Amino acid sequence: MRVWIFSDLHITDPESSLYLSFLQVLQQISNEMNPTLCHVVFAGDIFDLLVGKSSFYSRKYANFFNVVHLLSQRNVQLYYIEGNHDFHLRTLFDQANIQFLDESVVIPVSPRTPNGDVGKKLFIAHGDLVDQEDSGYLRLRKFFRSHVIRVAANIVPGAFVQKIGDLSSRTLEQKESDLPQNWPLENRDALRTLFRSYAKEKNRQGFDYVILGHCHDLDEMKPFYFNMGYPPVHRQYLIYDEAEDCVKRVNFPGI
Ligand SMILES: [Mn+2]
Repeated sequence: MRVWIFSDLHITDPESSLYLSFLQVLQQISNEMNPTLCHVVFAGDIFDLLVGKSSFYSRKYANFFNVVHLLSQRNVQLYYIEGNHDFHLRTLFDQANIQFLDESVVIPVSPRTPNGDVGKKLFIAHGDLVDQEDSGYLRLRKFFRSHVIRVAANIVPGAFVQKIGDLSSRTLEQKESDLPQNWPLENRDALRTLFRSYAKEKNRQGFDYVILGHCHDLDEMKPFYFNMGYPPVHRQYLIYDEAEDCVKRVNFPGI
């Protein structure tokens, strides 16, 4: 059994090499021998903007919806943890059997060890609820996730929402300079400490592996904590492999 985890791709352009590469990985998963042993977790911010049901998105990212549909038909277990850039998605995926989650998912695994099979648990979250002190963000999140916004998002044309999103979007160079790896060290360390403490706490609660994203800090505490980093720059995703009982970083194939 294997679990593929993707987050924070922040796709904006269906022609981008990262998007094409991502589709290629999903396509490969659909060719796996035992699809029912495959779990695919979209752990938030896959797209830089994807909110509500809209034919604009269905057309723009048609290849993604098609491959997700294919995975679903092959009985791959699919999960979508909504992020802060992609939410109110249920109606957008009405063709596929996919489990939507508001915050996190727990996946039980049973790796074979010298002493026999042991039950372990993967905890996967987008990570935007790690900082519970950020009351401004938490209020905004609650508002965006509300029924009112859900109804509005399904009425307002996607192209219009996209226009508003475009006004506030920045270039990849700007986004790269905003990454924690380019922050003053003490700020980056404060962020890292926050995420690591959260991961340690989850580990104490009995989760053997903790996988987070959102903060774009390419960090890990082996063997149990992994942060996705920022795939537009770091170009990686994660796989938990039951046979090896470990989480691995894998490079997106170059296109
Ligand atoms: Mn995020």
